[in-house]
Amino acid sequence: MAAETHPGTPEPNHARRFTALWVISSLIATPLVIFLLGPSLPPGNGSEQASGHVTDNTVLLAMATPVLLLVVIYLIYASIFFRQPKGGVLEGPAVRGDSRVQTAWVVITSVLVLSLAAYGTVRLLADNGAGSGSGPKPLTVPKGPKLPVQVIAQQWAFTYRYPTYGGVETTHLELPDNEMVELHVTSIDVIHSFWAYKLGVKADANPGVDNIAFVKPTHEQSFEVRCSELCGIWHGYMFDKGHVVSPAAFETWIHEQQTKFAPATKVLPPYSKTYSPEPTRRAE
Ligand SMILES: [Cu+2]
Repeated sequence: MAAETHPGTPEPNHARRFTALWVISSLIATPLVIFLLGPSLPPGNGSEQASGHVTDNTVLLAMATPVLLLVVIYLIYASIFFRQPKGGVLEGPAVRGDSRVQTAWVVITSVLVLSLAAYGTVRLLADNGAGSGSGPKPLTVPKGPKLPVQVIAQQWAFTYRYPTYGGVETTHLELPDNEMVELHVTSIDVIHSFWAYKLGVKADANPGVDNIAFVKPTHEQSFEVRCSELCGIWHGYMFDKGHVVSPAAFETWIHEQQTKFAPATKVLPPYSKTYSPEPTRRAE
């Protein structure tokens, strides 16, 4: 590198100085990212899946921190120490190929990318799809009892069907706290997407497809449900508030719904993984 040299001043060892700067700032910044920033990362701790996303986001950010610092510190370092002398228009030395730099570059970037790919795969499998739709046949299914809840999207509202409670279809979503829920997301018209951000769930709602996502809420709360796939003129209006309540409160609520919607349940088609599009089945 063409550095500004002063006669009699020996050129400092830039590589060593830069590496020291980078290592020290990485050692300071990475724990700050993990312990200070990590807990406040989205989407919070509304469910086991949401907490899993926070862990994943923290890991990604922690791995990206030294990379970001490498680029930023080098930029600052170079603009301070590798400046052209005033008035001079000099070319830097022609550096062509340095096997150590090239090897380090290939090895480090490969290790980073491949370890992230491995981490992502393991986490997706361990977390049963991590709150995302895994299609009709999820690769992994959580052990233990699960409450099946069908999410039916249509222009421009979601309704929810509880097959283990007589197939009642409700206009709002309530879930019992601390129970594994098996969401069956489908649509009866165009493509929508069921997004319960605080619960860490986002699953495409496609007509004719039974898209399964698992979620286990970890505390009582209210959460927003949104459609996250542009689905027509009232797409932006396709939101609602859902609730996670105690198992006892859920039982009370669902029995109320069964009574309230009994006349509607009678005329609904029987519970099915998917439904034919409108006008065969279109709820009001
Ligand atoms: Cu939409």
